Amino acid sequence: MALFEYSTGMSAVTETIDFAGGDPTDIYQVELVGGVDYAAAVYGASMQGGTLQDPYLAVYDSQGNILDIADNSFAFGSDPLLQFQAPADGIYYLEVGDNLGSGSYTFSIDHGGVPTALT
Ligand SMILES: [Ca+2]
Ligand SMILES: [Ca+2]
Repeated sequence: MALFEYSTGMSAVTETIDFAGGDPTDIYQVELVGGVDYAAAVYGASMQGGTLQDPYLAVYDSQGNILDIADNSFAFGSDPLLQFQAPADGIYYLEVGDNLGSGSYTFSIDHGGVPTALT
């Protein structure tokens, strides 16, 4: 597990998941504003942002309580698109994993809309 700190202005980050290498999920720390709608996405094989076959994306609050999870989406196929509203100002964690195995992906979070799909 790797911990990344998302910073404002970072539109996307490319990372890998490696089950054999002890890196089965990646966690991203984000500071969000309460009441704001956020959209986060993982671009794997379906969206041609990496090689992950079936990624998922979950959001947790600072206490580790899961708030929402996305796996597949109508727009993104096997890649998750997670749209959620932060209940309060604070630190949240976004977890990227995959149901099928290792590979690469691009992770993006934006607010107020759907992230632009990679081509
Ligand atoms: Ca990783
Ligand atoms: Ca999926």
